[in-house]
Amino acid sequence: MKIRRYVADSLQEAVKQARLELGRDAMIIHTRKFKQGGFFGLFARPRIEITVALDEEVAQAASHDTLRAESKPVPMVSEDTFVAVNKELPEKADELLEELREMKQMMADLNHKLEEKDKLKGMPRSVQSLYKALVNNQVNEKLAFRIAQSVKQRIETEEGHHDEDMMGVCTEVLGSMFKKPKPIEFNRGRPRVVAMIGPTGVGKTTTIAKLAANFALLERKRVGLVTIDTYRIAAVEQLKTYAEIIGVPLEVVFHPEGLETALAKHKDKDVIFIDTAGRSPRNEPHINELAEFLRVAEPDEILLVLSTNTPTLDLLEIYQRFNVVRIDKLVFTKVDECERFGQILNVAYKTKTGLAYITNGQNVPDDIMVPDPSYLAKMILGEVSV
Ligand SMILES: Nc1nc2c(ncn2[C@@H]2O[C@H](COP(=O)(O)OP(=O)(O)OP(=O)(O)O)[C@@H](O)[C@H]2O)c(=O)[nH]1
Ligand SMILES: [Mg+2]
Repeated sequence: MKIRRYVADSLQEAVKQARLELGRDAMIIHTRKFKQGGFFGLFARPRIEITVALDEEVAQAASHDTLRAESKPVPMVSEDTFVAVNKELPEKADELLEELREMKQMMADLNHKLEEKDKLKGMPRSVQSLYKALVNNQVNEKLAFRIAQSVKQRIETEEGHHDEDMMGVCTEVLGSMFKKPKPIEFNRGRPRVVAMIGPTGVGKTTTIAKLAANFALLERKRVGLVTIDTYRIAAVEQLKTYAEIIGVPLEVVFHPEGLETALAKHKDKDVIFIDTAGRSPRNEPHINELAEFLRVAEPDEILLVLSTNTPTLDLLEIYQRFNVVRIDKLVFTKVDECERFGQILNVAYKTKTGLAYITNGQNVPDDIMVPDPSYLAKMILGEVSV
């Protein structure tokens, strides 16, 4: 692909120059008018610049000579000059720009990789393997490098270090880099209000059922449930069924104004869970409506529930879109459906938000745990199968 710029007094002239050099298959991908010379804007000469691309392969394949203009069709200049065809160009120009952007990004990535490879070379073998294990498990490369560097520093300051200590050192590093996972806490003398928010189908209701059952049945806490998910009849039924089995009361709330009464009904409880409707992160009115509910509820804790089998970039977008009031902690569900867990770390690190729980199956109440740093370290190094 050749790309050239030509400046002339008129479009025709610029096109002529382009044609002389690149032939008839060149395409105009950008035109720009500007003024040249003059004093303080006076007596300046209007000039035109065209950016022209020639795809040699396309040129060979072309059945007849065309010159395609970007936006408006270029008028026929004369019999033997160019026929302007407007149809394909905007798409082609976009494609070209996109290709250029991709190439630029590829170069930057390659450069970055080479730099890191150089830096890795100087590291002990065990640290290099650690880096590789992290990256293989989907930990962001920059973050993996940072972890590797910290591990290296620790190893160097500890005499008589053995490779077998790697997991221990890695756990310590994670412990120092990430917020310690923290389960739900309790208030003294008033209920702890905990809201679960997140995209559709990630496991909010199931997680509430697991927690409610554990607190009520194993820890003898007084638990109350509130649902504002009244969009689907099945959603209310689902929580109602769990509430009945566990033996805890459920309040159904249709409007933000109804929340105060519902919460007041549970004022004798140790913890109140608010279940919310799953929302598409891109549906702004729905997210705003959720925000309105949260503002009225004033929860002590807002937990964002995320499905572990979601790519890092999507998880980060979900986080941003749901961060309308606050996000206090993260819950990662469905780890049983995943093989790699780097995304958990990527999101926790980037958003500086700690984990509360991970869930590893559909069984209520068993499949939930508070992951400690050593368990997390094992997960992201691919040492545990969940
Ligand atoms: N494998 C697996 N499935 C899970 C886990 N947690 C929840 N699920 C399943 O995911 C599905 C959706 O769970 P729900 O709790 O209804 O999800 P939700 O976020 O409340 O969904 P909406 O209210 O529709 O947004 C159900 O089939 C659950 O059994 C988990 O940790 N592992
Ligand atoms: Mg639900």
